[in-house]
Amino acid sequence: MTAVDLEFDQLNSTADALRRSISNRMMYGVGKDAVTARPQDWLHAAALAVRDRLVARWMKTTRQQYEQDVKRVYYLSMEFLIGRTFTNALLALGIYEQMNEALASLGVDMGALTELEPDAALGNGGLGRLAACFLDSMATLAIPGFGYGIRYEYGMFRQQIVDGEQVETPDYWLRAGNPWEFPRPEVQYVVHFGGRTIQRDGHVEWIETEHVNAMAYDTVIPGYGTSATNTLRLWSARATEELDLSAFNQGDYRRAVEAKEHSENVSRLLYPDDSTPAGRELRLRQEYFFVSATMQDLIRRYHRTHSTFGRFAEKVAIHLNDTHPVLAIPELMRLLVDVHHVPWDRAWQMVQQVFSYTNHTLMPEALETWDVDLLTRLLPRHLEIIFDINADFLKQASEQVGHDIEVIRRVSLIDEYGQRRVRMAHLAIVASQKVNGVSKLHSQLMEREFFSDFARLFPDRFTNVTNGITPRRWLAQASQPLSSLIDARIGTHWRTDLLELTKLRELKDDPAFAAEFHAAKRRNKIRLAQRLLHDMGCTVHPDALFDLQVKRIHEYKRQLLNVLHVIVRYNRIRANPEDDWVPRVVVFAGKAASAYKLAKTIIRLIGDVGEKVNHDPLVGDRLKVVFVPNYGVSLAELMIPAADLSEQISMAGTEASGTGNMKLALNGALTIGTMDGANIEICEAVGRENMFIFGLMAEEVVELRASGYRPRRIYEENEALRLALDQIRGGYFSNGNPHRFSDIFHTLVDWGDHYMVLADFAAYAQAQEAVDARFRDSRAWTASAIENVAGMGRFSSDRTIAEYANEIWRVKPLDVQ
Ligand code: B1H
Repeated sequence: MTAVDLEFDQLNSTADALRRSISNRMMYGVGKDAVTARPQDWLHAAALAVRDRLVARWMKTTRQQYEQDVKRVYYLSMEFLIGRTFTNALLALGIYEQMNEALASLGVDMGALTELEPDAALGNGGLGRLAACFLDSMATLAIPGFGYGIRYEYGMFRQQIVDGEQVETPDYWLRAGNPWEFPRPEVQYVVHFGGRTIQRDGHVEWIETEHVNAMAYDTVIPGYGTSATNTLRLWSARATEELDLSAFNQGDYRRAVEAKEHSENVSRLLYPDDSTPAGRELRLRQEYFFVSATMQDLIRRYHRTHSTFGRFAEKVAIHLNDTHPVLAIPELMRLLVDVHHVPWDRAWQMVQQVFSYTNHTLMPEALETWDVDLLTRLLPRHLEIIFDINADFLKQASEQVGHDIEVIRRVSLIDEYGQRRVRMAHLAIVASQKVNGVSKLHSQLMEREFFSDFARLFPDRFTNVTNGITPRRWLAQASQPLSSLIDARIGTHWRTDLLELTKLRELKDDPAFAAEFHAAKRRNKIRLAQRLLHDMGCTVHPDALFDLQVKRIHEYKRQLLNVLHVIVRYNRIRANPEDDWVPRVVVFAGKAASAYKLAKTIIRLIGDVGEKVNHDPLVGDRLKVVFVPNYGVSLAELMIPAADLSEQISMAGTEASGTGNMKLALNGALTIGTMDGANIEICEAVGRENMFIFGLMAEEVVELRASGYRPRRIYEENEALRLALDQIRGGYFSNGNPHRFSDIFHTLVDWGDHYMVLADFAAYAQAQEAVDARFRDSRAWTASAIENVAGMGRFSSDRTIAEYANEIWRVKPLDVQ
């Protein structure tokens, strides 16, 4: 920043200047005065005052990007799980205290205001939140990055629990307006669907299509401790003709409006199907809609400073967040070849230089494929392009491997078994210069097992970039008590250099520090306890062990393993109430995909077990079981800092990375977990003695399955486990209703227990014993908790983004003057 900019910034940062801005924005932005303003209006006015301060930086960053003719990264994702923006922006700008003071001087309580802001919940879970952490880190590192996605009108559904069951209600997050976004009606592109292709003058034309406009909405992404910012550009569908005039003129007003509604449906809602197949036509439309607009937009931006495509690959990197945006590949080919008349081979060479792809799951059912017939109908030109890419690729592959028809069949972009389908992951791999997994184990499984044919064909293409999380939101913002303690001991620099946390290691046996650490955690636990009491009428003791499993409900994540252990513990407490029990609060939170029946039954089971346990006078504070509804980013910020124990208990080989595991360990929770995903690397970083590792390793899972896994044998031989399963089946937790949970029983005992819950049960129960023993020794527990925080430096998303920037995108930070 120049001296003048700096001074301007500082003048604007005083409480006084903020108070004036808020009053101004109340009057001219919201159109009210202090007398008539509701809390919502204050939030809006304050947000606009903050936004004004961001915009100055934003303009400057954009200008410098043009001046320095930088290479830009386009991060394409169907999901951006941002959460709230207000506090995050205040911290990034360094005006949190000043804003607090300004609002107080206007008679407004900032704490209450922040709670009014709705989450921008444009994502399902880890994949979407990862994209949000990446935006934060790209801006903070001044990497010229653009997030591109869809401006869903309805984000992730709100979850309510009614009579024990999950009920979904729409999340109309834009109800009160969105002060953070800038509509860009001048930035619109036409997106086509349907029609057919013809040859004319040696080029292919795509004709007789229906179309919809994509209109841009921009949000500023502030960097922390830098004036650099980035842009999140989300597309919203607009009918190309406001109304179907012919229908309107014929007096059919309803039909005229319907056509408009229909085309605008494409950006209406987020599919709530985390790692489960959606497979619907509207989803395919969404995927194409946003990548088409994005490819048109980035070509236009490139052409502003370059007249030919000669330097395209030097100036553009396009990243595919999983396969959901893979249609960007044939779309860019189409635009280059059909519209800009670049020769096919040259275009393909450029495509292979600009794309990179991250795989986030290896679960076979979650790997996207699209029916060839559907593509024929919706995107006929893209299907032709995919067939042409495939023909070239298979020719090259058979030259390399000889005519091994089995290999060719396996790697083909088209799955020919049964209904022909396009394998989106194969297309992504063939077109990308780099393909990465999200943890060491996951990348290894990708290379050696799932995509080993491709790894042989393209040995330099596969790599690993372990996920990370932004320490700004997940420690500085979420846990004020812990972060100010850390500030007092090692300074504030850890926010942008998380490896600084290693300095805490020396303090782990410092009694004063340990006591303060314990007190900080306790404050976070009280904050959560108060919320549980207020929202759910549920009383928990803050000195109990807070044991959290917070994530999407999925069989592979094995919430059932946790519940089974809770039931076994409950039975033991009832049998020996006088024993010296470590009091525990077992907290669950997470949404189930709306069509995932068993996941919904698991929620019901957790609730029913809670009902029984929490009302049993023999149990009291020894055990509480709580299901907290509507888990999302803001709830995570409240819950994660309050955790003592972090449950990361997926079957080894199924959780690609996990990022909740990182957030919890960074907040001083000890992990009980399997050797899966990033747990393995967390274990390396914080020390195995500071975790509770149990269960089968990924290879052992494979071996056990191959040698014939018999869950019923385990059921028969483990008495405590059998009792728990029989109680579930017999209606012990469901008022004698034996049907409610029979699917759960059979899934585990009779239908193969695909995720090996029973196989890992004994080891899990034993690890839980070790948890209790450590917790009894409060000093030892706190020392381990401190070791966890100290070891988590490498899991900053700043490290992750630096790796992507250097090894995959090959972009340099902007020179921020
Ligand atoms: C992850 C998904 C996902 N992997 C399909 N795959 C979706 C798949 O709506 N859909 O169709 C949505 C999401 N999400 C998660 O990504 C992994 O399970 C986590 O282990 C990982 O930490 C996270 C980020 O890499």
